[in-house]
Amino acid sequence: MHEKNKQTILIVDDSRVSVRTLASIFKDEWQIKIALDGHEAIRIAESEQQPDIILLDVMMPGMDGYEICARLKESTLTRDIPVIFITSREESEDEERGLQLGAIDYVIKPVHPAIIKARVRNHLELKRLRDRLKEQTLVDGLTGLANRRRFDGQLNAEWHRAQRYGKALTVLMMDIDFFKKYNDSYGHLVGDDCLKAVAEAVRMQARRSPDLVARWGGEEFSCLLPDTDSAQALAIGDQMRASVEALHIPHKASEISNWVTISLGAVSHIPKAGQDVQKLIQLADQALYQAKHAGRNRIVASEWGQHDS
Ligand code: GH3
Ligand code: MG
Ligand code: MG
Repeated sequence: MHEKNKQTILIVDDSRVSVRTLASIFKDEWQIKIALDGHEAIRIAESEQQPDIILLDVMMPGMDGYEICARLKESTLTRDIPVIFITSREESEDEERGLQLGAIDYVIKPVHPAIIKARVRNHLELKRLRDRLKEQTLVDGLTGLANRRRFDGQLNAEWHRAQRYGKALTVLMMDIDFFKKYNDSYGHLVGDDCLKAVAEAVRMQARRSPDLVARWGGEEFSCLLPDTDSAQALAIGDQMRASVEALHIPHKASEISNWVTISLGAVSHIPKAGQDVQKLIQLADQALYQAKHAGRNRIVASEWGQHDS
C-alpha cells in the first residue's frame, strides 16, 4: 500500500521501552507516531494529520491515561479517534472505567504481539469504513463536489479563521444561465452531464488547498476562497465564467450565447466580532441576481458596507 494511504497509530506511553516494543509490533504495516506524555498526545490528536487510532498507557506521571481519554472524547475534534488502553492494571474495575470513558478496547500487558496486532487491524478497518461513510455524507453524488452541508461547515470554520487573522474571506455564488431551457431542449440526462462538466471546469479554477467549490443545490454552485480580497475574487470568478464558456457546450435555447454560460455573484469581507456569516451568502446571492439582470454570463461584486454590522 502507498505510504500516504497507510493508517497512523499514535502510541502514548511514558516508558521508552514500552514505546519501542509496541512500535516494533506495528511499524511494518502502519505509520507510527509517539507521545511520551498527555499534552503531546492531545496536540498530535488535534493536529491536521490525525492518527487513526490511539494506544494509550494508563499509568503516566502528570495526566494519566484516563484523563487523556476523557479529554479526547470531550472534544469534537478528537472524539471519533478510537482509543485502546494498554495497561498492566488487570482489575476489572480498571477495565470498566476505561471502557466507560469511551475506549474501544482494553489490553493487558504483557501484550501478545500477534493478538494485539489482530485487534488493532480490526479496529483500523472499522475506522476506515466509518471515515468513508462520513466522507460520503459530505459529497454531492452527481458532481463529486462538496455538498451544501460540507460547504456550510467549512464556511463557519473559515469565517472564524478569517476573523482571527484579519483576512478577507470571499464567497462566490454561481448559477447556470437558462438551464431550464437547456433541459427542455436536450433532456434531463444531458442536463446532468452538463452539470458535471460545469462543476469540473469551475473546480479547476479554485486551485489553492483551502479553496472549496460546492454544489449549492440544483444548477447552483458556491465557492469559498479564504484570504482573497475583492479584486482577486473578481479575477478568479471571471476565470470560472470564462472556463465554462470555453467548454463550448452547445445551448441552442440560450437567449445570450451559443454555449452554456454561468453568472456569478461575489462578496469579500474581513469578518468582525458580532457580524453574521449568513450575510456573506445573502450579499453573494444579491450580486448573482444583479448579474442575471445585467444580462448573464458575467460576474458582479457586492459590498458589505463599511458601517454595516
Ligand atoms: P436563469 O438563467 O435565470 O438562472 O434561468 P434558469 O432556467 O437556469 O433558472 P431556473 O431556476 O428557472 O431553472 C433551473 C433549472 O435547473 C430547473 C431544473 O430542472 C434544473 N435542474 C436543477 N437540478 C438539476 C439536476 O440535478 N439535473 C438537471 N438535469 N437539471 C437540474
Ligand atoms: Mg437557479
Ligand atoms: Mg439558472
